[in-house]
Amino acid sequence: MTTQDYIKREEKFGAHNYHPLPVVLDRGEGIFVWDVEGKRYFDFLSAYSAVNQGHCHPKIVNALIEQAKKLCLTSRAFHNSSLGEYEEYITKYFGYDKVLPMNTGVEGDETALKLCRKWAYLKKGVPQGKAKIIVCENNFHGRTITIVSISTDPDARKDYGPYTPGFVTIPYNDIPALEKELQDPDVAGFLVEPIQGEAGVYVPDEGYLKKAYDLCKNHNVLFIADEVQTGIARTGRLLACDHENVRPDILILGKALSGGVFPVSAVLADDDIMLTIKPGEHGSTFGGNPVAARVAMAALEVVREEKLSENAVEMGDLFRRELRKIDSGMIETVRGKGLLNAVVIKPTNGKTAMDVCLKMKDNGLLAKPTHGHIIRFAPPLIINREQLLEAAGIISESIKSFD
Ligand code: IF1
Repeated sequence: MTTQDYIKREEKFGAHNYHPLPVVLDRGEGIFVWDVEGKRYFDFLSAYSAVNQGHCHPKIVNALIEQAKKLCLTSRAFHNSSLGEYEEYITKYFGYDKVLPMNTGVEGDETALKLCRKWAYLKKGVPQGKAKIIVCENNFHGRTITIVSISTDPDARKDYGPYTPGFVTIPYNDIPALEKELQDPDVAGFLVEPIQGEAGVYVPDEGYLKKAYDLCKNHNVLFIADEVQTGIARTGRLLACDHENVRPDILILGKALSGGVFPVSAVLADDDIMLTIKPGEHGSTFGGNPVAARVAMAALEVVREEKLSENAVEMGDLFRRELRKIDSGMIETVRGKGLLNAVVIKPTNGKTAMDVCLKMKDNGLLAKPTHGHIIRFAPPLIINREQLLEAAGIISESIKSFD
């Protein structure tokens, strides 16, 4: 079967809710993936930062296989012999009293919102049905009805109403707007991405997170960080909030928490918040399953053992330096933190960010445009200097071919 055969079959039998680059991947190892015709590519998307530890990391895959042979799923109707060990491991790793395990990122966000509302009614004393949660313009937190209700992206939300009430939207990176909304005593939480990934790797001003956190504290409002994309060493620290020494009241993790092997997400908080949810009040069939527990412990061990945060700092600095050297009118800006970076493309001679991505694909590197004119570059965090320089060469050559 050729690449076109695979693509035609997906088009015929699969829903058309995606528009992928025309490449059919068959195998992955480390920072590389291979297509069905045997061609090798640098993976500069890493499944949207889920594969921070690299494709098919042997330690993580082995944890999956060994546990899968023993026990896969019990549901939470019974205890399992891996869950407690994982709960102790992850809470100590991130420094929280408790964890609530889920599967996908959006479930983590939904869990955080439910937890925040519970806390508002049981602890803060907000009148029933009145709790408000502040969110930011251009956020991306997933795809459920409530989460698209708080989206400002027409593609994500149009025709999915009626929308969930109880949210207030303010501009991102805008402290005065936050301060104004916090005057309302019914505000229970502020949900924020430390760097807005889908918005185009939008890095807020230095000090924004710290100021926002302090304001939340002053108003007895929970600071909720969605680190699904920015967490697990992607930006050069274990959490992007660590750059400003902010410890979120509620922390949401997903994606690379499993090294991309399996859907694993988690919500972390201290007892005062977490214990407001009582037995039977929230859950998931697969959340906290033994395979997820083993996979997540292995994935987090790899982050420490292979010093992925440190490497993300070094390789990220080198990457931005290399990209800023490219002499092309097509490059408007290069921005990012650690190995979460983006290039804003100025369309030239009718060529767009998509054309650049197609050219890079031909030249052996995969990345995806967002919002038409931005290309996100996020390789696995295990990339080394020599590989990074080779990849930067491919990016440079591809962009320059349009000048
Ligand atoms: C898709 C985007 C990225 C996320 C943050 C929660 C979730 C995500 C900060 C939900 C998910 C994914 C979803 C994926 C593509 C990808 C994405 F382009 F759509 F926006 F990364 F930038 N919080 N982001 O980034 O996690 O439920 O998907 O596990 O195709 O929708 P999920």
